[in-house]
Amino acid sequence: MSIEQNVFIGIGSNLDDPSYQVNNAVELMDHHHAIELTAVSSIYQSAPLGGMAQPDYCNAVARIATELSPWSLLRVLQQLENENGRQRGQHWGSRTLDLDILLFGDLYHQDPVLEIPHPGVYMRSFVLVPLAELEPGFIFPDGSEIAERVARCPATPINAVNE
Ligand code: PH2
Ligand code: MG
Ligand code: MG
Repeated sequence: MSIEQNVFIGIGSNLDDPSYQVNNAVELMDHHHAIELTAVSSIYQSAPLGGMAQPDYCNAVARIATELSPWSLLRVLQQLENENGRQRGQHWGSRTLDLDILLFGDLYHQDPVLEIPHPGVYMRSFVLVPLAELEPGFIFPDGSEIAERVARCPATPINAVNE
């Protein structure tokens, strides 16, 4: 099976020491036998998007290489979420750990459980800003440039967390 080198994972947490959760998730992915971690952004803190009253989030983006199919990767990530105290509660609500497949090379795919690119990847500053840190010249599968998308994002304050 071929290795897909440009898989980007969005990491988010707003419960139980969010910056610890993000760092821990990076370590867990790094140690997984089927995942090679190739880059990870700083951690960024931002207000919750979506209007629900909940604590601020810590977010980061990781780049990985993997032989897993997108569906196998999704299962691995969901297992890591569950092992780290994720309760599947309210859609868009607080979570200890959220691991989203943002991009899987140039793949376009949509089924009831998996949509790639992730529908939020083009619009959300908490995804675009860390992705731009890793890949300042990134071109999305639709041909758009990340710098332009960051510039067009609503000006939500998003701050790098100093460790
Ligand atoms: N995730 C959500 C809902 N809102 N807001 C921020 N800032 N960061 C997130 O990761 C986030 C959110 C549901 O996944
Ligand atoms: Mg999410
Ligand atoms: Mg998710």
